[in-house]
Amino acid sequence: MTIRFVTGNDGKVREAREYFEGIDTIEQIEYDYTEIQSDSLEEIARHGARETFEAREGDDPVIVDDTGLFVDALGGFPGPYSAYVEDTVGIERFWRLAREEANRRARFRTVLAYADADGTETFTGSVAGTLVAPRGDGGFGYDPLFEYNGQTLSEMSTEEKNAISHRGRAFAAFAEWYASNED
Ligand code: ITT
Repeated sequence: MTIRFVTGNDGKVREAREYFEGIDTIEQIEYDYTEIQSDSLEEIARHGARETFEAREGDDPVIVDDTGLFVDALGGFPGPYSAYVEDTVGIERFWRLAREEANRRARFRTVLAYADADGTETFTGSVAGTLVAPRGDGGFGYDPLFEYNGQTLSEMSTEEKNAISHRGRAFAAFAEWYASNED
């Protein structure tokens, strides 16, 4: 199957290609779907996937991935605003804010929305970790700040990150649902 991944984020596509290697083809497409104002990742992703599937030619299913970093001590901030915070202040300044907190627990959460001619489904994945001073060269976004089991996500290979990450877990939930729906 070819799955159209609606995203401008090459890091997400790299992880999807690694995860679905030999199983499905991941085609990256860009489509400027309406980003509805909502603090629910589910609603944003579901709406984006449906709108893109309806608007674009073709029957290949589409997926949208909406991800946020939720910091316990900051009441879940930046959460659904994670992209805005990365683009405006950047992860170094974000770290300077987070390091003031005694409790550095945080969680990544991904909602993956899948849309095809039969409907729309969402799958979630999350991972809990600790915020640390930036380390590592791999990954993207907030990865250098997020430590899991002694390693930041930036210090892991794509395969290692997929095995434990929010996105990898959402992919796993999706793959399981898909396999049980195939016929
Ligand atoms: P698209 O909407 O085009 O897919 P985006 O980068 O804007 O790309 P999100 O809104 O889902 O996507 O991303 C929210 C923010 O979280 C953004 O700053 C990303 O860089 C960051 N992010 C997403 N997934 C991440 C991951 O696995 N590791 C670290 N940061 C991540």
